[in-house]
Amino acid sequence: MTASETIPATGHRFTQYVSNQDATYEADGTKTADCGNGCGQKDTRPEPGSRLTDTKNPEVEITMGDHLWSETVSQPTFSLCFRETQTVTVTARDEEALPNGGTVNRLDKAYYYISDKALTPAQLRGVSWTEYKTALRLNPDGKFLVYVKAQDRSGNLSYASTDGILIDRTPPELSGIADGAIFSELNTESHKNASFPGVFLPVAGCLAA
Ligand SMILES: [Ca+2]
Repeated sequence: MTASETIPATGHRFTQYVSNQDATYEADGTKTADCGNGCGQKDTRPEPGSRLTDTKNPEVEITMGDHLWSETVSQPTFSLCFRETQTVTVTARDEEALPNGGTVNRLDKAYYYISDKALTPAQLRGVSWTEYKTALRLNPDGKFLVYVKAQDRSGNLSYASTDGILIDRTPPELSGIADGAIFSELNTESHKNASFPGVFLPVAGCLAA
């Protein structure tokens, strides 16, 4: 038995509270003081106002093959043309710092919306978003813009979009040209008749993606 244990409870003196650096984004943390009488007793109590504030938007990335987008394409064109179904993957993160040096994942959900034309930020807010759970496959033939929204648990939002994507799986009338070939540069009268006699290339074919 040590001397300090004989001090009555009412005799404790807790004045120097030190934060335990355990606040979270959901609740205040705590603070602890040693008894000023040197008895070794500690007192831990809530630390009002220490709850953390998350003001940082999530990070979001959209990938499709070799293409990657991390923000909204402001003036999308539909120059990305493919002759086969494309797979679009969304990655969203919201890693926030904690007082103890660690981090916490505060991502709530990611959503997508597929449009056939560009949308303004105001229009985007009004669309019917679908929760993103697995990679998206773009088919059938058509024009696609994939919009993505990521939200953290404090309601901070980030948006991103692909550029315009054209899926055209209809085989060209010309055979023997591989997917991704640059038709437009070949599509001149001289090429038709000189390099490819008798061959008529599509006027608005896919550019290489
Ligand atoms: Ca955040």
